[in-house]
Amino acid sequence: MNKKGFIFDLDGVIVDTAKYHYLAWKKLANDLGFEFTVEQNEMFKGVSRKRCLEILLDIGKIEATQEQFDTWMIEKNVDYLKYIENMDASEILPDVSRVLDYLKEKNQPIALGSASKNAKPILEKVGLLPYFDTIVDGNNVTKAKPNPEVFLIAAEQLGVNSHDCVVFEDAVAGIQAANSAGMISIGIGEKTVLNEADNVFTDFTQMNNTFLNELMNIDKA
Ligand code: B16
Ligand code: MG
Repeated sequence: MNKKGFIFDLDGVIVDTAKYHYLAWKKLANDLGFEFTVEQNEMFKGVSRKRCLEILLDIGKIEATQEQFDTWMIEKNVDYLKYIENMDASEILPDVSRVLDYLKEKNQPIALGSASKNAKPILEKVGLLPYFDTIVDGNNVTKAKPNPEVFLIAAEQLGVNSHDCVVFEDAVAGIQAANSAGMISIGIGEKTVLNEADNVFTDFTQMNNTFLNELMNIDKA
């Protein structure tokens, strides 16, 4: 069996932290005197913290000084950390553990490729950290998705050619990043939204071992 590099996004793929990001951004918006809806939160998926705040301030039509901007970034994160403080294994999305177990059983290299600067503590809290051979997150990249940097670094750290990597992603920007890295892109979510992906599954319960075996043998190059 071939060795592939399997790269997982975090938020929306392994755990649903989007709901906590939403609550923290909503609190900041409300403190600043405007509303922030669940629908608007969709734009924040896979997007860096800094870019999220820029979009939020656009929504609220607020002009910030650099000092205010930095303060609000910190405030949002302090609030978000309170939500993730109590996370445990019950928050792992359905069948993620089964897929990770199967890939480990087949000795496949596994990486995390996330925009979040809080990725490591979250993986620790839900007990999945030992599965990952390397973690590439918001602390290691300079260019946000759809730039492929995060996935290219992950491939390099796994010691696997980028054409031999498979990416699991829930965000359009993440699928675009995987595609421009020359990797196999697997969307987790809705087909209509993630139509640029090579394959799309609503969640990991829909992905059987036969498909995982196929991924291990596909040549994208
Ligand atoms: P943090 P992913 C992303 O995670 C989230 O989808 C996005 O909403 C968030 O703004 C970003 O991480 C940064 O997160 O504030 O914790 O550094 O989907 O790339 O795993
Ligand atoms: Mg995501």
